[in-house]
Amino acid sequence: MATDKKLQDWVTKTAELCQPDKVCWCDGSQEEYDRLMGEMVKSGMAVKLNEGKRPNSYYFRSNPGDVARVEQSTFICSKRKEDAGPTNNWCEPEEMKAKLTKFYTGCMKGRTMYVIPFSMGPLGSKISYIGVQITDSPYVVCNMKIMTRMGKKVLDVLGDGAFVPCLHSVGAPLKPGEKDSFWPCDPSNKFIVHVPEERMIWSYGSGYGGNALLGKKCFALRIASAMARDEGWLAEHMLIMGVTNPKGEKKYFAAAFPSACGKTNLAMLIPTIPGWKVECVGDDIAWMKFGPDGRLYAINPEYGFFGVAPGTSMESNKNAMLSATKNAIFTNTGLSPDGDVWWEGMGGETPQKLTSWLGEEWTPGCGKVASHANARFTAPAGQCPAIDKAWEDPKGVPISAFFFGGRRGSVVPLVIESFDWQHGTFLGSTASSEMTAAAAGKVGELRRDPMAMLPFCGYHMGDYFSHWLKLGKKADPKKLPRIFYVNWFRKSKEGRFLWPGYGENSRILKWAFERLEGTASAVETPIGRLPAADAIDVAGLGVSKESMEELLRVDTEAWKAEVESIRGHFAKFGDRLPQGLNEELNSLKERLSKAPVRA
Ligand code: TSX
Ligand code: MN
Repeated sequence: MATDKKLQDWVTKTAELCQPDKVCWCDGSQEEYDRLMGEMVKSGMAVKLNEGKRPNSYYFRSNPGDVARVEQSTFICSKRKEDAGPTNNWCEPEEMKAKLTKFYTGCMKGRTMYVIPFSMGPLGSKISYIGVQITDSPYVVCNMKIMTRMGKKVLDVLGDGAFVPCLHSVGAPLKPGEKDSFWPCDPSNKFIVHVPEERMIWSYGSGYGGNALLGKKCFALRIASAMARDEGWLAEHMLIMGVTNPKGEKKYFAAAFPSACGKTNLAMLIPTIPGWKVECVGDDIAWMKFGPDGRLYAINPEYGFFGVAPGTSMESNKNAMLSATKNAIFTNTGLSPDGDVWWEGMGGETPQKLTSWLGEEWTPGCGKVASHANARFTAPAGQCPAIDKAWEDPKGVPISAFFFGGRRGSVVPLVIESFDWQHGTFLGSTASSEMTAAAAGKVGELRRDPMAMLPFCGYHMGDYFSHWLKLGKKADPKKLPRIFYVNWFRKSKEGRFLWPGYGENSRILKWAFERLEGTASAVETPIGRLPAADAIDVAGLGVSKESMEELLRVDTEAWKAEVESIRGHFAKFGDRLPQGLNEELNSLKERLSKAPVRA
């Protein structure tokens, strides 16, 4: 069926290894999607939701041992250990291949092996790349149809060109006549393996999200980051948004945040300030290359949203809620008796009875959650009411500013503008969040997640920082995106959030927009440029002058301690930490030492 011999050979070889009952080349059609969903409903893996409430949508429960990404089982198999760096698990590639070959042998017995050609990015864009995923999970096929452009049209574009081979198995072969599980997987033998130098991915044992939809974290971030380093572009864990001012002038921003900062909410934000508009190009990943005009152009390599459901409501993210009203997949939410989904923090009336993500009866106050904290919706990006007109433009959209950020109750002000590219890279490299309840680690403990890329960089993080600095040196500084750092989460002494966040964050976007235009004022501080006292539009906001002062206060003593914390963070990267970042840290310390001591 496929014309390309390399692809045909790989599929043949993989079928010989995995020994499926059948091989199915996915064409990406609606008929194919409907057929697979129909088969999964029949087998008990899927529940068709109420057609009148949520048309063409399906519900899945995972095995309780397969609910999230598994960082302990994620490997970067570069030839040399030192090239994976201190923040990745490493194994020698041939050793890992030999080990996994044993697991893959016969692993698809009793199942169908699906071949999914997919494009990350608009078909034919110079910024896009093609992958082919082999999987034995029909759930993965259906999710890949929403999350990527996939099927026959991709093979037509591929021709005999290069593709990233992505092998996936849930690792649950069936004996003749054996009844399948509702969520086949191998919870005690999960491997998420990347061979960056060969541009290939091997995933085994998990059917969930980032472990199984290999176009997303595995390809578009881990493998693509290594490609981007080699080829001089950027593959980042960033949302992309278009911001339009009341005069109709538009700029595109990209932003990276660690988990639990509300990145998807920001990507689809509804501004509270009159006349301003935000449109969404993407909510998770940005691929960026320099255009002929010397500016950086971004595409969203994805085709859908794979968002965390709990906490998503008409109040926190109306556009996400509306994106998932039809043609959607829900995994590990609660299921209502009338055939719809429900999750904690959804707003509206709480149902009196549900079936929980564990398949148990759930009632309000029963002491358990109805949805898993990492329950997800999969929804077509094109269904987002705020989707940007240029979201599928093969040229990409020109990026005017980057935003980094994190979740900090103290020390870090609401917004900082960097002095220049190197200083902005420094700010991004220090990105940090205080842990919230759900995540691993002690509550309140500070975690550094540079550029939100720590779990997603396919090579040494020190080299990644160098790549950022090199890119900045090569480019025309006037054409590079300006870099900002934001913190929506600063608290008062009493522990109250000082900033209302959500749609009110448009006021910060406005200040940044007007900084780029040269019309908003800033004051120089030791940590960067901050809004001048009256530079943030607070009309109708209802945040007191004292709160605004606290939000923008630079606590010199706290920042001196922060410098030492950053030094400890940087020490982990050893001699691969670029000199430029050390310079920035030392200059920051120097500026702080000269700052007037507060009365
Ligand atoms: O997503 C969030 N954003 C970005 C929105 C565009 N969240 C949720 C974080 C968890 C995913 C936020 N939470 C934001 C925010 O800007 N800010 C906060 C903190 C906060 C929470 C509740 C209130 C205020 C701030 N409530 C009232 O002020 C009434
Ligand atoms: Mn993400």
